[in-house]
Amino acid sequence: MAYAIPASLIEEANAAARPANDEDFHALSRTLARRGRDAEAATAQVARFAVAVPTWGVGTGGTRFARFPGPGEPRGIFDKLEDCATIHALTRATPTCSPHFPWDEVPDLAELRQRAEALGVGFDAVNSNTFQDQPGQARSYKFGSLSHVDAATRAQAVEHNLRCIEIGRALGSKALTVWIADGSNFPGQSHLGRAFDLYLESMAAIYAGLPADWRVFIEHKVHEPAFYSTVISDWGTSLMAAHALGPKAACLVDLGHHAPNVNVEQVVARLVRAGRLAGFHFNDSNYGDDDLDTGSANPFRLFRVFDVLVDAELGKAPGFDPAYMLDQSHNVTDPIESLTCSAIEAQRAYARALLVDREALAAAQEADDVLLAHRIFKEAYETDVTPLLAEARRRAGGAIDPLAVYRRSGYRARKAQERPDAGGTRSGIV
Ligand code: PSV
Ligand code: MN
Repeated sequence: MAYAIPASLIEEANAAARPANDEDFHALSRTLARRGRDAEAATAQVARFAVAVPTWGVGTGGTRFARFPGPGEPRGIFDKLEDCATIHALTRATPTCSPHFPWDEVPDLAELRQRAEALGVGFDAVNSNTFQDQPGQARSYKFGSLSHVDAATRAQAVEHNLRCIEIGRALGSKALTVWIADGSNFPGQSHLGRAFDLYLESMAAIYAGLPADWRVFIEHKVHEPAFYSTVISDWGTSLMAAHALGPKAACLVDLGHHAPNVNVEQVVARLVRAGRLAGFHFNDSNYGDDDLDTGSANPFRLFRVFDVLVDAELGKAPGFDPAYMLDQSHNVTDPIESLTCSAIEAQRAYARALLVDREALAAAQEADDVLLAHRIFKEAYETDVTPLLAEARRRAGGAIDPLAVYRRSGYRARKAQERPDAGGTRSGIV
């Protein structure tokens, strides 16, 4: 029987941690009441917040130079599901995982679904992979996939995406996320306009294969691995594609996929206005990729993104039904610990955004009172919502201090015994 953190361990730890957290929660409730904010309402909203865990995230990622895997890493999708379930048991914020194919390919999809159900994990968007060649694959993606100049290579990439839809149907997913590594590294290498036309043609074939209640998420990325041009480089290109494809297509924003200094919250605001925000991949980025843990380097930026998301949620923006996922690569930490903390950081930014006094903010904006508007905004960000997050977790059956419980459980050491290293590569982005 594979080890799982027993509920009794969480309960015992919570019993010890509860008196202090109760005190802090009540103090916070009083502070918020003075500001006309309702801690109970915010706690209930935080408890409903959910963010998916990517199956590849529970393995150690790599830089372009090396990979330093830790003990007890998942050996395949079934192990990954166990780790995803562990993060959810501790945080109660990650009820679904987002699989990647062919990384998570198994011969029996019914078994995969059953194992996930038994672990209490659902499936979020299915991710296709045409950015790597697979053993035995007829055509190479070295020079592109959906926008490749060769029709047979494009057809192969389309087929793979259609297969991902089939897999997703078997798993109970409702969306396909398409991120392509297509682009060019040398000026002149590629016809920039034609590459986009070919992409649209391929995507139209994928779109035609979507079930009626499915959506397709278009994920843009300005850089890497095509460092001169990427075909789906930015939100403008992504929105053009969504419009060309139809109402089931929407634009997915990954925080790390922008040029440095891009105002990501404004990108989100524009896509909300267009009714085409598919969702968000949370991480943090310093120089320009998604390799840092959510909220670790720039929590204020994360808050600014959540402010726009909450504004859309509270304002019931038409078509607003975002899929949230953590998408980060772990090189020097235990991936379960990083993902646990990141789920909480996403909740923290969400809770703070819920505390923005939007009426007062709107009044200050209308009055051109710049500094008051900024202070109202900042006041919510500066609020320490830690006890509120812990209380939301406790009420949902999670841990007041998830990291402490995880470490006390010895989960990783147990997995190191259960999952002996068989050599070869393991999960994680390499
Ligand atoms: C690409 O950088 C990305 O953000 C996409 O979501 C991929 O599917 C994922 O990372 C894994 O490579
Ligand atoms: Mn992503």
